[in-house]
Amino acid sequence: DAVKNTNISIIGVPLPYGADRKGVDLGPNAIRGANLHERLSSLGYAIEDLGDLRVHRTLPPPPTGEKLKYLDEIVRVNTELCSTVAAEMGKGRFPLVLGGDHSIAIGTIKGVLQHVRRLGVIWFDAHTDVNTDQTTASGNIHGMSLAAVLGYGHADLTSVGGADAKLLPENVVIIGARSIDPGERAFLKAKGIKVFTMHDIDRHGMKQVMEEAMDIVSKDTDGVHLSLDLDGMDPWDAPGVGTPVSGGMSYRESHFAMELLFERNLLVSAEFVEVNPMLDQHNKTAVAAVELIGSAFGERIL
Ligand code: 6HN
Ligand code: MN
Ligand code: MN
Ligand code: MN
Repeated sequence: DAVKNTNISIIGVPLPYGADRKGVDLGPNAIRGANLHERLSSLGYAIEDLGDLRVHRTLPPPPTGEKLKYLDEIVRVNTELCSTVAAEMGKGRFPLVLGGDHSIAIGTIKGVLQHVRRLGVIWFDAHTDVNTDQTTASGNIHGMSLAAVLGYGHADLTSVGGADAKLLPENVVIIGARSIDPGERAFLKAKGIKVFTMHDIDRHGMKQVMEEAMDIVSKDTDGVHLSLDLDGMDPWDAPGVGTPVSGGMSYRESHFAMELLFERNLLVSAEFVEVNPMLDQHNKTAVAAVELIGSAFGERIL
């Protein structure tokens, strides 16, 4: 069994361009403002907050119909994120990345892969983020990040941190999906990626879903990354997201999932993304993020 890593490096990535929606750039500070440091410190962790990566404040809008909106800036920031994550892991620290939109999973995961080649990933999301420039309807790169780390999509995205470091489809599970595009459905089938949809959670309950999910991602791997998109939760509990989809995981279901994850002690890295304070109510979504982080790091009710 892995030894629990008590040294956490927080990395903020105020990138909004993958979602092409104002406000997600404010996510990292909203999460900090919801007492992230205090929460983790009280659990006994030693925190180092590296602050935020530098992101361009304004960029000219992309041409209509662009299939990879803001590609260059997204690649630049993800490349920097990749090296930052790899450097922190090189010091034996646990990278906790705060988004920003979900395109930052590219940099985070590519950085983690430099240390954990056989990596498992739990992708908690209403969506499955396996579009490519060939299948996307929106041109938003946050809908392409999982495909990119599996090695599919535009070469500039798949080659962040080196094209040969990639995730294996059998080591990925998606949990909470309820909005899947036609091209994504075909991709998931073709690659054999295990998706636990909301239907599966309704049918079997979160306990069984998480146990199966953790069995899959821990089989023949040396560590697990959690990529948690707050829109996986029901919009009632997490309204501050750019692409809300009703019928999501409840407050308790998502907390319970994090508690189960902590019990198995599989995580080597994590990211919490898509918090959009401009669409939120009283910072509810950032507070939910911090509560999920607390549970994932060992907080218990009693
Ligand atoms: N996310 N499938 C849609 C798209 O535009 O490709 C939505 C993507 C949402 C991405 O939530 O991280
Ligand atoms: Mn996502
Ligand atoms: Mn999503
Ligand atoms: Mn495996």
